[in-house]
Amino acid sequence: MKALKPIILILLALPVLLTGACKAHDGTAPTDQTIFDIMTINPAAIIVPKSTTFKVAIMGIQSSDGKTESIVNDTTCTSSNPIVQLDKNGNLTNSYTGAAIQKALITCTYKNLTQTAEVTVVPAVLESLLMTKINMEMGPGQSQSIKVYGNFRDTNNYVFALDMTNFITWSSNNSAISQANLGTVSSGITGVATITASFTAPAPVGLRTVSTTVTVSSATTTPVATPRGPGLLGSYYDFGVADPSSVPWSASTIGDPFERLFGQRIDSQVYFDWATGINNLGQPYYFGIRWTGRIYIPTTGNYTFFTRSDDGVRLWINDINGAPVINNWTLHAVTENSSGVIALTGGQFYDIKMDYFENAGYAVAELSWQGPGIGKQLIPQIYLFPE
Ligand SMILES: [Ca+2]
Repeated sequence: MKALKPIILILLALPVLLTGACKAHDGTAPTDQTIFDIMTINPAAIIVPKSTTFKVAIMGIQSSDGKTESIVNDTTCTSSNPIVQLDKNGNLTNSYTGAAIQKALITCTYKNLTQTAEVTVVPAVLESLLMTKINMEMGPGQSQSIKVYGNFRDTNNYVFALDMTNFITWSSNNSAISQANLGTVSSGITGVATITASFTAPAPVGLRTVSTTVTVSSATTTPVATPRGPGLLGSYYDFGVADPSSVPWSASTIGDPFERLFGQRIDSQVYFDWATGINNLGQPYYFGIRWTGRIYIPTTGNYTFFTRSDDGVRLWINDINGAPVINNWTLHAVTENSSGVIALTGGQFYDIKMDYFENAGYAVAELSWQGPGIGKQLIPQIYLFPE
C-alpha cells in the first residue's frame, strides 16, 4: 500500500489542479494566439452508413512553421442536407433511415478560414464488429493500442468498414487483469481476461459485440497480438468531369481516372461486380478507384497475386512507387491478370496499392492471392489494413 499512496494523493489533487487551471482562463483572453492560415477536414470526402456517427478531425495549420492543432471545438459547421450534421466535438452524425443514397456538403468556419467536406450517406446495415488485434499478450502494467471497426453491408451486398472506436462500449470479465478505454487496452495483474467491445445499432440490428482474450504474464516483456485488418482504403474518383466530351475513352485516349475525389471508405475486400457499370455509390461510369494500405503476410513463402478487371488495372506490392507487379491499363472486357511469384516474409506488413478504372459497359474489380497453404482466393479482409 505504501507505493500506492503518492498515486492516490495525485489523483485526489487532480480535480483541484484542473479546476484551478480552468478558473485561470475565466474572463481572460484565450491563450491560443496562433494564427492558422490553413484549415483541413479529414476525411474531406467520406462515405458513411446511414444512422451512424463518425469522428472527423478538423485541424488548423500554420504554414510558416507547420504547427498543427485541433480546432474542432472552435469551428462552426453547417450542412446542405439536414439529415447530416457535424458538431463541435467532430461527431459527424446522420439520422437517415431511408433507402436512397444521400449527399451533403458540410461547410465549416474557423475565424476567417472556411473549409468544406463532402459526405455520402449509403444505406447499409451493421453486420459485425472487428477488433484490429486479438489474442493479446502483455506484461503487467503494459498497454496496447486497438481499434474497433463496424462491418456494414450495403444494399448491393458489399461490405465496408467504419472506424467505431470512439463509439463502442468496453467491458471486461476481470478488470483487475485487463480493461480497455477508447483505443487502449491495458493490463493489471497476471492472468487471462476477456475484453469485449459492444455497440447497439438501431433496430432491427440491435446489439453487436466482439471479444478478445488478454493474457497478462510476467514473462511477456513486449506486448504482442495477432493483427486483424478491416480492409483497404478505397478512394473513389470521377473522370470526364471538366470535359464530358472526353469520355468514353478510346484505346488511344486513356486519360487520368483520378480527376475528382468522390468519396472514401474502407472496403473489406476488393470484390466488385457492377454489371450495369453503375457502382454501389451511385457513380455511373466513368469512375476510378484507388485502393491503398498494407497487407499482412501470415506465413513466409512465395505468393502470387491475381486481378480480375473490367476495365484497367494496376497492382503494386511492397514498392508502391516503383513498377507495378500487374499492369493492364487498357480498355478490356473481364480479364484475369497475375503477378510473378513474390517472396514475402510471414509476420510482416507490406505496402499495397491497386488502381482501377471503369470506362463504359460492364465493370469488375477483384483482388486475389495464393501462397503457402493458401489456395487461390480473394484476399480476406483480416489481412488488409487501410493505413
Ligand atoms: Ca467496362
